[in-house]
Amino acid sequence: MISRRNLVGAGAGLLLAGCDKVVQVPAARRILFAGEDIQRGLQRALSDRGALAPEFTRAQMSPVFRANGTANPGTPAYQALVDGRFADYRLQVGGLVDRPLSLGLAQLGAMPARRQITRHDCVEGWSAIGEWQGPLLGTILKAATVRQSARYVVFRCADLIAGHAYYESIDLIDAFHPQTILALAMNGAPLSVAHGAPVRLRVERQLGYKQAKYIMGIDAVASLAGIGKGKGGYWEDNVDYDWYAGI
Ligand SMILES: Nc1nc2c(c(=O)[nH]1)N[C@H]1C(S)=C(S)[C@@H](COP(=O)(O)O)O[C@H]1N2
Ligand SMILES: [Mo]
Repeated sequence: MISRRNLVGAGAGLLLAGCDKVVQVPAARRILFAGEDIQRGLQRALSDRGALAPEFTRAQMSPVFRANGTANPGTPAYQALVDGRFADYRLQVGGLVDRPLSLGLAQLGAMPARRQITRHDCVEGWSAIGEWQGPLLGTILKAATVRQSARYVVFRCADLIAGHAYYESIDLIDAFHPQTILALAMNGAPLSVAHGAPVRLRVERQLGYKQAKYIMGIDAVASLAGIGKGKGGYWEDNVDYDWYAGI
């Protein structure tokens, strides 16, 4: 079996390789597959998991990228953040980490950023190509130092749907994937409220409902039990969508 240490090591390798995706992928694979006792089937599965989502050119971008799900959390707390132009926003990073973080937008914006033009696929039957920019989630998790006991990363969002807090979760393979970013900008401008201001996830190998908007907190956890109804996300809990929504 591949150990937690190897996965976190792979994330560190991506960071060392910098933001150039051509460099990142082979480096990630070398580290990820360095273990001698990896079964071939598992190796193939992990290889698939590490593959990059297609990226597109500016000319291929959709003229309209619709907003879906919550278009404005509309809570007093969120509205206060909007009114203050997110000056008081803090992304809380905690759970199974050695160094919990509280990051303002200026700090997030000062981190090395990745820009990617990708296709968003919603299960409701629409797709759109847009450009996203922000720090790698891996950079932030590395700064917080995720503990060996962690297996998932949970995103707590500002909105509620029908009284249920929106949340999502991914495993550490996706968390350290070289295209997994916390987007601060879309199509060259700061995220709009409709698209998840001030911070939303882009986890490009998965479907639209995993792309959590309005992220207020990120927790590293060992288990998804006890969070929401325990299935790893709002849609997973309430509409029975798959937790792993790979594309
Ligand atoms: N917090 C939050 N995140 C969310 C949703 C939501 O309702 N609330 N909807 C999801 C769904 S189903 C999709 S398709 C995308 C839509 O992202 P967009 O509004 O930027 O198009 O956000 C996802 N993330
Ligand atoms: Mo969706």
